[in-house]
Amino acid sequence: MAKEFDLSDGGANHQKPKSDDDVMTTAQGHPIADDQNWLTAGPRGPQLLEDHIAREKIFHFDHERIPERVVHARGYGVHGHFELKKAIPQYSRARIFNEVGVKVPTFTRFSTVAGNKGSPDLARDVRGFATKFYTQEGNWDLVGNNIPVFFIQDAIKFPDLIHAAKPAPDRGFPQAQTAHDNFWDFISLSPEAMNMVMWIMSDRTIPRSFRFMEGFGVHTFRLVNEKGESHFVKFHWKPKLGLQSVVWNEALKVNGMDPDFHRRDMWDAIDAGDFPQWDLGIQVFDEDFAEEFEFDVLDATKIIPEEQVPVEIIGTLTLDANVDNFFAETEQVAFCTQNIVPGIDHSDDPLLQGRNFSYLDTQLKRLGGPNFTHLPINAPKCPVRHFQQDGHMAMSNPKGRVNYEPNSWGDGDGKEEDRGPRACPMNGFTSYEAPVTGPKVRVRSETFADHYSQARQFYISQTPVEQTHMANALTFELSKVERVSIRQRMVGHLRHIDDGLAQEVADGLGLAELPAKVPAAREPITDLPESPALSILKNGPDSFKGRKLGIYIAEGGDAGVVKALKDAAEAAGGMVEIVAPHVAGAKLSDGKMMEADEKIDGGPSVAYDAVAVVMSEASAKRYNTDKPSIDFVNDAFAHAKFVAYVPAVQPLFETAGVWNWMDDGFVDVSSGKDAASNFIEKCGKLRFWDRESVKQD
Ligand code: HDE
Repeated sequence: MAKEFDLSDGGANHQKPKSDDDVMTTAQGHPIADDQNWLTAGPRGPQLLEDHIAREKIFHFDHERIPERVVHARGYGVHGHFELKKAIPQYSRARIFNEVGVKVPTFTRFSTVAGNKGSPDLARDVRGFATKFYTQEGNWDLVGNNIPVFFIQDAIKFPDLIHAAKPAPDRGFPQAQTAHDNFWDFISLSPEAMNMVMWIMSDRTIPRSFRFMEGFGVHTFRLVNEKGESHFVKFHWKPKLGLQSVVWNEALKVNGMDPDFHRRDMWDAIDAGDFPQWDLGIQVFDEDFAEEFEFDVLDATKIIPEEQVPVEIIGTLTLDANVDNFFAETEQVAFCTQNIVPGIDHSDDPLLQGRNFSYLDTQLKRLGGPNFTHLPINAPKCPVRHFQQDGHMAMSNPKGRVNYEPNSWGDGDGKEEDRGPRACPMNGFTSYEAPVTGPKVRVRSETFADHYSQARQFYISQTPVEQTHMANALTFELSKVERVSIRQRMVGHLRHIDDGLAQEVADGLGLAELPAKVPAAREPITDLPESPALSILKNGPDSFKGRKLGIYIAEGGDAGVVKALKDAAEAAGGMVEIVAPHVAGAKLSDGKMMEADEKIDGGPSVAYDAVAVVMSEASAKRYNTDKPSIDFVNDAFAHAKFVAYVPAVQPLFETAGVWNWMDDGFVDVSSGKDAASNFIEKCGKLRFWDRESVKQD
């Protein structure tokens, strides 16, 4: 007979409880003596089905997964609070818009749209920006994106859009990307998408971090005041840290280096107490403006330029706590656009109306029943009273005898507490009494027919660097499309937007001639003015706050220079990571060992907003054939980053092919403190864009 021995912890006794509170139990509360060995008939005999401990453990494991969201599957949630700075009783009676200084708890989930739960963070994609406000009048969900327009005008097209964007059904790829035939086929046959196409081909879809993105409610909503008067509103989130994106080649490399780049960034920032903040802005306008405006305010493929209706800042969102449990919070949170509070109302935007149906429906499937509002992350933080009852997993069940209305309990007879809640016409939610007329029709309003004017406005509002990135993105994506007719059709659309852009993409694709314009439903307005608010680079932060400097050190590096760089970056509100050939770190010129945060191949320059290389000449010679070291320098150059260096690094910079190409984006910091401060100040521009026009060897 085989000898019996304890396999559970290598004999180190880690598995023994320290007190009674430590004792492991089954889900039914039975204390467990051993959950590492299945009950068997003899030490080498068959396993017994009677083992309730093993069977419960495996049963629960088998059911751990819930369906991932059909879109926005990959997301990252964080807690925070919203604080109103300016009351707006003239527009809305919502308490959240009237109680200045009150901290309303929030939960925000950022997401990509197309990829599955395990897809990389830096896919070229729209980012979801959904916030649940736990107000005293119930939950308000502002389920927005980081782009203020959408692909389609009517919710009925959503399944087609998403089918086309997701992996092709026969082969199951490509994952988390739009660079394929189905997507561009659908888009090129849906001219209403053209404004959105300009946005997604811009660097907005490759944000550096969730912390550096704007957010938008997208649709026109209504605000309704105490008197029942309504104004239209568009919601904006403005990041306090400013906007920032990466470049495409960098995004590709980041995805390989760290598929969790964005969620890690958020976790690290919050963990370090560096809480990201966004201002909530509103664009408020009335029916008269809606009548005069060049486009239909119910058309979600259009913006209202900020220069036309300024964004008024009314409050601030602060994200200050990471989740305790990813599944319970980030996975189980259920946003519904229909969750609005008295004082906020919907408009007739056909995309919004369709969403109001879809979100509730999808939660039923995903969370398994109608009681998902009982889950702590979804439960309102104000009193909840109604006669809804039972259902799967009912957890907050009312007491008492009455579960219907009208009822007369408590009106003189019967128990008062049995009476239950009553609807309240005074304070309860009332829909804005918008007049509705017209025949039942299945048509798209003619007021939605202009597909190109704002696409052009977006394009001409960008800096030349951003315009080049857009042309490159379109060329890249369409180069992945196998069918030439789709490439041609897309260029045919671009001709309505900007002939120069169309030509650049046609050249990039090697099209023999410029395709004819696709017939337009309505001729575009060609003289819409530029809107500087649409450019990322025109709205840069001019500061290194919240950004990360990567300092690559090796043996003999000047300790004073490393310290000066660290001090300067931290003084500017930035973070610093030390990268070295070994994770243990390197001995610097002062003879002391400096610990590293990353080994060089785990800390490539794409992980940082700016980099520095500080090592002795001997080290630079030692690592000048080391591929990760060469890539560190070469990529920083190629991605237009600011680079601090000491002259001793020449041997490495030479093999990296940058020594003879050093421009004003390179700063010699060997003289110490002042040079380091000067470097960090330069880094406020985030990238040295002039370099992009220079061709390297
Ligand atoms: Fe969504 N969308 N969507 N969407 N959406 C979902 O709901 C849908 C649209 C957005 O972090 C789903 O709970 C339809 C616009 C975000 O949990 C689903 C239409 C905008 C999130 C759904 C749209 C969004 C979702 C999938 C066309 C920006 C993630 C899982 C009318 C304003 C929320 C879920 C989270 C999620 C439907 C279009 C934003 C299926 C039918 C426009 C941020 O209900």
